[in-house]
Amino acid sequence: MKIVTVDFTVSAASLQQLPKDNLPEIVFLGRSNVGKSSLLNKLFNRKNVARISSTPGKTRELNYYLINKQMYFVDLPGYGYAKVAEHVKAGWTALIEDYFHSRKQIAFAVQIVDARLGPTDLDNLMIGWLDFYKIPFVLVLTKADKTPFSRLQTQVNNVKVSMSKYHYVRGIMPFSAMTGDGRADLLKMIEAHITFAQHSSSKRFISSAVA
Ligand SMILES: Nc1nc2c(ncn2[C@@H]2O[C@H](COP(=O)(O)OP(=O)(O)O)[C@@H](O)[C@H]2O)c(=O)[nH]1
Ligand SMILES: [Mg+2]
Repeated sequence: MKIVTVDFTVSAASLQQLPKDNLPEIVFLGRSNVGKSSLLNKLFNRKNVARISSTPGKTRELNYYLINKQMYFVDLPGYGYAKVAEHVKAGWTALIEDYFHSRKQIAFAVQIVDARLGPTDLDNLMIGWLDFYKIPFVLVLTKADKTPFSRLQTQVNNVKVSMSKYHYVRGIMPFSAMTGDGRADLLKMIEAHITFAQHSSSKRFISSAVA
């Protein structure tokens, strides 16, 4: 997939503010400071479309980027920042769970973790939600450039084992916003799920309506 146009569409603090045009959505999520904005900017091939924040944990909105006039990349607020007040965390949790539960256009999710650490407890909680809500996802190990190759290989293998219990995991891939490693593979995987989603989103809707 080639990204030709990127249009920032909306920064939504509630589900009522989300676009009404029914285009497929690719969701990006990860701990605050994991490198989510850097990854998005690398995919966009732009320096500063997704803001690289110096105040982690501040963004509490869902940021929508219209890609090639065909789909949205949705930048979810980063989670796990210790200094955020409990009521803000609870509000975030409710918003995201509501979004996963109700938003039938979600075609695919990109779960970002630090290559050096692998998934943390909070990451595993999010991954559990993705699986529960039947959202296919890829686990991206970012900042791969900071990790020696042999350690990266070991990490990928370990993560493969720990992810094997999930039904909706579609891949595990190293990425670096610094070198661009993994960019082409990630875009390829996103593209594959966009085509698939156009057939399956209605099925997701029907099965939940029947249940
Ligand atoms: N070396 C390296 N640093 C990165 C990478 N991705 C992000 N960073 C750095 O990690 C910090 C947090 O990145 P940012 O994209 O703002 O994280 P976010 O809070 O998840 O959006 C910044 O200082 C980035 O320059 C990467 O792939 N490699
Ligand atoms: Mg950010």
